[in-house]
Amino acid sequence: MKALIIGAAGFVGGYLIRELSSAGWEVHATCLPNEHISEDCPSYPLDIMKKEDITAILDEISPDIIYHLAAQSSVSVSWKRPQLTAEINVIGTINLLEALREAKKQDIRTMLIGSGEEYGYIREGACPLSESEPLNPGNIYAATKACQGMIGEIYARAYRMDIIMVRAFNHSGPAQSNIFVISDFCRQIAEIEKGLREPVISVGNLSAKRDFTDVRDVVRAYRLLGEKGRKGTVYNVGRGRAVEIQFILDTALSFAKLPIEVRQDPNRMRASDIPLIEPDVSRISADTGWSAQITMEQTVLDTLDYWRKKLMSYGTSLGTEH
Ligand code: A2R
Repeated sequence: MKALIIGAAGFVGGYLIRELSSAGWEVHATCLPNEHISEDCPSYPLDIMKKEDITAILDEISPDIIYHLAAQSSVSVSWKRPQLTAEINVIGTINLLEALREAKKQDIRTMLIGSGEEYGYIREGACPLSESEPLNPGNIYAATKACQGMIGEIYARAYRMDIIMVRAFNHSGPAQSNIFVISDFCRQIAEIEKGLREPVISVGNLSAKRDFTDVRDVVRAYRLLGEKGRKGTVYNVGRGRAVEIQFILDTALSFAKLPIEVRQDPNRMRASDIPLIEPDVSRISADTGWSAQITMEQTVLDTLDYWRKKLMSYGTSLGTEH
């Protein structure tokens, strides 16, 4: 199987390259001209806003399958730069689908990676959220991903293209930006252990329940969906068992090397936090046999170790990572 991963320099890209390569796939990857892919695989500069460049890469590589990861994936940036977010996430996806359609490459399996955020303000009692649950996005990023998915469904139907839409719920693991909660807690603990901050961890709403999956399980799901998913179908990817953020905090603190005080920070509280978000993952399970295997404890420990090593090599605080 020959795969092309578009947008491979981000958090998920490196893990996906490793997952597909170790399954024996031939992997090619793209990143923005100013980015770098650390994994050992052929890479190509590509801005998805340039459709003719997508066409040229498709001609050069002739992949069997495409994983479209390229995105403006930050919710907070999406509020500040809505046009940019819509351009990359919506027009960028259309560029890819048009490049495929115009070149009559409808049979190349195309995996559009969306987000559990697309469900947005869910109705009470809706969890676990099945793929047929109405989408009600609560932020610009989520709206663009919902739009990406809808356009994918339209192209799949109208042009009989082999497209699969994925709604990935929270995923985490080593090397994730600390704007996400597991990475945030682990980085704070690693900084405390190194004496870079007082022994106080700053937290937001701990009672919200969210569904977390290790990124290494998530990319395995992407591989299996590439192999066995049904075209034109939407799939939730997640553990299917939400936990309170408090549980994540307790787990992270249980690995800390010294006692740490917990302090609630009003700036980290979101006014409209939805109490529970949990996907129904029976579709992916039925079609591929996939389920999450890596425990949350393992994800937290590996993420903490990642920050410990990173601080060791830098020696000082790292500033905010995005
Ligand atoms: O924004 P940057 O500089 O971090 O670059 C991101 C890149 N990207 C683009 N690639 C090609 N053409 C563009 N116009 C363009 N704009 C941004 O896509 C980044 O390197 C990559 C996306 O990686 P992350 O933001 O780290 O996302 P992650 O966590 O790997 O998630 C993969 C996919 C995304 O579509 C998410 O929205 C979805 O899974 O949940």
